[in-house]
Amino acid sequence: MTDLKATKILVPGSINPDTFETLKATFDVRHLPSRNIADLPEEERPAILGVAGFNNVPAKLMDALPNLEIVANFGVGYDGVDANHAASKGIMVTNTPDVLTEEVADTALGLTLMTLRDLGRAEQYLRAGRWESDGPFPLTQTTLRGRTAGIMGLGRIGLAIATRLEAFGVRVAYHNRTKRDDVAYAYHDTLKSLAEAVDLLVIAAPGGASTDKAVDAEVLKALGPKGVLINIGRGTTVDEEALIVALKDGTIQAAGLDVFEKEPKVPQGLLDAPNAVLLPHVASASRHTRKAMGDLLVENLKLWFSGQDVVTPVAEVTRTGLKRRG
Ligand code: NAP
Ligand code: 8YV
Repeated sequence: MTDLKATKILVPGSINPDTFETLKATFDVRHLPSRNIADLPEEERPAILGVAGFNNVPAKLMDALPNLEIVANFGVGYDGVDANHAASKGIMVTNTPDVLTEEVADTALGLTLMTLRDLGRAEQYLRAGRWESDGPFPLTQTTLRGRTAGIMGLGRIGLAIATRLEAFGVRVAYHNRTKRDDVAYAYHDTLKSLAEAVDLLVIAAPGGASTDKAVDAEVLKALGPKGVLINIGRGTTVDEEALIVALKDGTIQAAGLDVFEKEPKVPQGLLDAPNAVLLPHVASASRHTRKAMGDLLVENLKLWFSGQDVVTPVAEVTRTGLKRRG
């Protein structure tokens, strides 16, 4: 039986504070605040057996750790973890699906309503005393009423968004690479066809090469002048330059974004857009849900180092039939 307290886990960059405390109480943690593997002295590297981090574990970091066995990602999205490289080296990769699904879907609906009903600006109006001085807040030009939503990425989170939208009386269609046989929503085999058919396009797909800048000028044109874009997936899925132009020239009506291409940097063109609602990647960011994510991350590490099957391996390592430790 492995002595977990003697098992060295590298934490590159920052991680949720509750999770960091649990990790430190369970393992021998080496924090690397800079995230730069060059800052970890050569002589310390062979002792590192696991990495716990938030979506930033490139091949270079794995290659610098000769005895690395497992990368436990804090988050369901792991586009920043080179999982194929890990699988090729026999390194396990885990993520944190399911435990955040409902929270992220809740936030997606909140962001949708903020965007369509201008709720952020309405609150600022009240706080500035303008209700009393200037009268009622102006009527919004947009509404959820009568809309048809299209979801790109009808997976765990996309489906939780779809069921919420249905409860709000909104029709739902979707685009995945593969049609699902367990839902009755209208399927579109291309994103452009989905965008043409709806006036509320919600992105809940993963980042990475297959979705890179998928929401481009052509898709935005297909969404049209009454169209609204909501992105809760990854910033890289949207061509931000094209979006800035589309918001400015009326190609689409509005956008609500929780994620950006180069976080935490947000392009000035989006900050300047009055018809964009911008959130700082907060979809899963309640203490409740972040704790559940952290607990799952720690559980995966504990199971791995006890020689048992991890709970949530990512698809790339599952496919390789990576052997469990022990
Ligand atoms: P999931 O269950 O794996 O669902 C992903 C869905 O996207 C699947 O239905 C998949 O279907 C579809 N998809 C994948 N690649 C696609 C492509 N190239 N084109 C069209 N559809 C594609 O994952 P999840 O748990 O719902 O999470 C989804 C993503 O949400 C995460 O990967 C993460 O990036 C993001 N997320 C963001 C936040 C936030 O804080 N904003 C929080 C959690 C998650 P096919 O394989 O059939 O294409
Ligand atoms: C992040 C997310 O994990 O799960 C994901 O894919 O994007 C979020 O839940 C979170 O932002 C980590 O800090």
